[in-house]
Amino acid sequence: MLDLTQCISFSEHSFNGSLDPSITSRLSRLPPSSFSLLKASSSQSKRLASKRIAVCFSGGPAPGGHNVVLAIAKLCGSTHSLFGIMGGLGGLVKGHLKPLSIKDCLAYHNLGGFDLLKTDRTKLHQASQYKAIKDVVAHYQLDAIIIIGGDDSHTNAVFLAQELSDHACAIIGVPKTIDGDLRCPPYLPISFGFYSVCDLFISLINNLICDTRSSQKYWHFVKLMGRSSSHITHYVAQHTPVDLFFLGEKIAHNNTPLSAIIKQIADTILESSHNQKPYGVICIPEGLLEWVPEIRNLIQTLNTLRDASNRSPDLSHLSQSDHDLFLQFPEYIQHQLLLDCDSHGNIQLSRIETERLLIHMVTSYLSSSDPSLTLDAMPHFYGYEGRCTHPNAFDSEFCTKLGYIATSLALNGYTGHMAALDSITSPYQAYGVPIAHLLRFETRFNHEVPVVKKTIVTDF
Ligand code: FBP
Repeated sequence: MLDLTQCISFSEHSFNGSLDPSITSRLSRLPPSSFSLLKASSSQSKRLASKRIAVCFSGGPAPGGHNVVLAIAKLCGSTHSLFGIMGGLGGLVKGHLKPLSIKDCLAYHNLGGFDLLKTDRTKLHQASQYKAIKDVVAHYQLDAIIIIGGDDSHTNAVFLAQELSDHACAIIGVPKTIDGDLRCPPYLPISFGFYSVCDLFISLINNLICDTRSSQKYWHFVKLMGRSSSHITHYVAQHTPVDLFFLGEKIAHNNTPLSAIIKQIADTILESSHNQKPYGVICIPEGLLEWVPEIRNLIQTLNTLRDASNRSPDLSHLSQSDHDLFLQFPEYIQHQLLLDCDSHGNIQLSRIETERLLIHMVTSYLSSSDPSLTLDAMPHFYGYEGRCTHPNAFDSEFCTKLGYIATSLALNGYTGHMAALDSITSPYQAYGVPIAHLLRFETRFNHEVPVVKKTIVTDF
């Protein structure tokens, strides 16, 4: 059995799956091993030369991140030097590094959040950013940087790996995100953080259901975080007796318009009332609106109308039908649809109050069919409080192991890989997944760019 607490060695294998030649050409300065799947082969007994490693969080917090850092610190021990990068990749650009000891990390063991090192969402794409990072790498004589992040952070990681390949500084990623959209089965069934957040949301939803059953009132509309993919809503709905839930991917697959969603909710509420149950819980994914066909088109058009500095689009360029649709929304939704994208070009779904919009539309629908009908509804958004919950037993163990694997990859000098583990229970297998193979072209800020592909829900 692999002893992950010791530095392990890896063997190189070809990765299953084709790579777009234009992606390969954009990563031509990466060493050939960066395109290979690395499979852990044994614990290494040979003593490795002392190395200098830095670690940062990147993107939104996810439960278990502190355990990853503690494991890195433990495997570095007194042989290697570890630095914490403060404030994500933005902190790396600014050179905000500090020595990190096991003792520093122990205080955060099994605690949620990313407060040990903080985090940010800096997108690396400018020559000046790469130049600044190269100076930091030279100043601290870094041999490797471990980036704990999601899909966009892994896009950053693989391009940074290429930039630093001449500087003998390796870049390794650790798959983090509550969204559950960064996976690479069979090597990595899930990112860390997903199950802890789901556990918390399941518990909160069950409490809400219990309240409705006790007080016999209210329809609760709960939006669950998870960005574009509906993994969290799917998992939570499978494990709670909610009255109704929607999956964005299914809506897109069936080409379901918003009017049909409103009708389905209204029908559920009416039927439940007829059955003497004037209350219930309805779950929707954070990214619902992005999947509704007509709104998806509108969002895409709005994005193409943004100027180069990502500012609000000029609405006079909207088609008549898009304009009419836009004006149908209450002002707060109009405003939220026009918010700037994040630095990676993602629209800020967490800030669109879809739960409030649905209540508004269902209320209008019900009263237009029968003016005596009223809807006692409450909007909820479970998100930020969830992603900073403590890791559950799975994530606690998973993160510790991922931290060890990432450190072994870094100490071995591999670059452009994501630490991966197929299971936390023995017999498990550890891997380094070549990030280049996860890239696909997507439109961001009106340009086709290679980004790590998000895994969406397909089993509905
Ligand atoms: P990442 O793990 O991809 O960084 O995102 C996690 C997340 O919580 C998403 O579920 C959510 O849409 C987004 O971050 C919110 O972003 P922000 O922290 O910028 O408000």
